[in-house]
Amino acid sequence: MSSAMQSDILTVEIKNRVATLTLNNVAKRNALSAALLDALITGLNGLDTGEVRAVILRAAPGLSVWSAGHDIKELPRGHEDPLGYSDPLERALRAIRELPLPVIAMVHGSVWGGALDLVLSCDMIVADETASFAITPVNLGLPYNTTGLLHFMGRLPMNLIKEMFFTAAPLKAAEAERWHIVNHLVPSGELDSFTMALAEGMTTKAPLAMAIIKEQLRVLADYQPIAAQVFERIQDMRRRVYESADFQEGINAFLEKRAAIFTGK
Ligand code: YXS
Repeated sequence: MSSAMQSDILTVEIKNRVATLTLNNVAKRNALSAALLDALITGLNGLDTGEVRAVILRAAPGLSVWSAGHDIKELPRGHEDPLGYSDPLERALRAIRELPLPVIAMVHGSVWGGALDLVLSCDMIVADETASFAITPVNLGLPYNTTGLLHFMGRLPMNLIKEMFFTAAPLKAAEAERWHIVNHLVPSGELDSFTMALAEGMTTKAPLAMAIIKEQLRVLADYQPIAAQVFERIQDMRRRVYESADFQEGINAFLEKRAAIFTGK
């Protein structure tokens, strides 16, 4: 049984109770624009019909970039939290985390910035040797958000988190396997078949039990008590960063295709 929803930047194909969502904005390296993220959220929310039992999120075949991360051209410019609760990327992360179906990120190519938060928000990650993973707010002067940092803290050791955030350097596939970022690292020629087999193996399991176990794990992992005063202090510190000249410089440098020169102001 196969059906497909075609939009120019995201496709949804359903086969053997597995829905494959493909990021397809090749020209913009699957930069996570509001349009692409809204299509992703719509695609995900359309799956909870009982016909689908597992989801694969992938990039179009053959791309060397899985996703170039948040669309920099759409980042709010100062005086507004660049990763606020209603940002399309944050809405997409919640859609994946709250979907009552297992979601596998199938990664061929490089993953940048907020796309790493997206991949880590999936329930499992299967990658091939071309995969790399980078988190890049220090390239822009952007103060990553607290929810996002908690996502990383729930998955990765602190020393790795700090190295990735402070260097913005891509972590290569073998390293990602060594740090257990990916569930499986498979040869690129086997990536599609391995991932589909993993997904299909879950389609015969009890969907109600799977959905409630996923939701329990989400609620328990996300339960991070934080004093209101601490949160407000963090938000105040973040505001000073996203209102800084450095943040403007980071975005301008990307748009002008030049290296940023940060002054600490
Ligand atoms: O010049 P045109 O119009 O053809 O467009 C170019 C790029 O401007 C565009 N593009 C992007 N547009 C908006 N946001 C992006 N993140 C983005 N990335 C790329 O796509 C067209 C082709 O790009 P080009 O020529 O650079 O392709 P390439 O194959 O030579 O290089 C691919 C990349 C991914 C290595 C390169 O595009 C790149 O370094 N992109 C930026 C990656 C990045 O820093 N992403 C982080 C975004 S900010 C984010 O996710 C978070 C908020 S945070 O900062 O916290 O991490």
